[in-house]
Amino acid sequence: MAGCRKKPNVSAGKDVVLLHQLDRGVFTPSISPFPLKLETYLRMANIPYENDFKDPMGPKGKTPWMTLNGEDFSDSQLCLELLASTFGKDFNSHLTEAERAIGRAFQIMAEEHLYWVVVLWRWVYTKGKTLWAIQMNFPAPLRFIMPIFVRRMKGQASAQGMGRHSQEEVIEMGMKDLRAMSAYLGIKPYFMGDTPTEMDCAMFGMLAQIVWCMQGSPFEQHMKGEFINLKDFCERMKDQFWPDWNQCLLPPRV
Ligand SMILES: N[C@@H](CCC(=O)N[C@@H](CS)C(=O)NCC(=O)O)C(=O)O
Repeated sequence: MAGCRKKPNVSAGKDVVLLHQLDRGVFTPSISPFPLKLETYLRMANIPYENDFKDPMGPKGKTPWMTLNGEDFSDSQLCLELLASTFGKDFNSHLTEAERAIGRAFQIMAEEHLYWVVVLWRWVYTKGKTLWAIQMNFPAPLRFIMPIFVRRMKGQASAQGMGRHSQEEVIEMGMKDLRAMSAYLGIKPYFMGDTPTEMDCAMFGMLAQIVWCMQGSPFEQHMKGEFINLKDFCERMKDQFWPDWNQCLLPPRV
């Protein structure tokens, strides 16, 4: 959303991205897949950036968003595409049209389908209780208004459609997504082959939530078993683009 400045006094230097996102998590630098995706892309593309954790919600009411050279932009994918063209970074150029189509399909599966499984588990099935373990900086009064957030997320999942299924059906749908992702990744280091592409950032953002931020979920054991290649993929992305991972985490609540 160019031209719609939210906070005129917050900016970074010329050609430096100001990435607005939620505060750091305890197990992942973000407990949201979309900021983790965009920040991983900024690192992959070697684009200079700074973080702003104070104003995470953008003009479209979602996180992340970014400011670049005085203009605000929303949506991780729109930001990523704008950055790719502005800074001349295209990690897909070696792919065929058909390969790009497959990559896009898997990304949409992760961000528009599996995402809702994560939302339902995190906010509805566990009533937001796991959030206190993965993100220690939530203000304490949030505990009292948590039911409002739970209702809101339940409403979003219902509007999207996934929230109308039973818990059992939703978990099974999530398993099927993970099975498809695991089968496609196979023994490749990255989803589209030997080198990471843009869609790996999206896959990492989402899968990292399941690997590190959903203790006790029905997926936990499967990530160490049937879907071990997805976990290995996450470890690979983490090692490659987040050498400072531990320094980007918040200490756990005591
Ligand atoms: N398509 C958007 C999705 C962003 C999104 O859904 N962010 C969630 C956090 S996981 C959010 O801000 N939710 C707040 C809300 O919907 O009220 C993107 O890629 O940036």
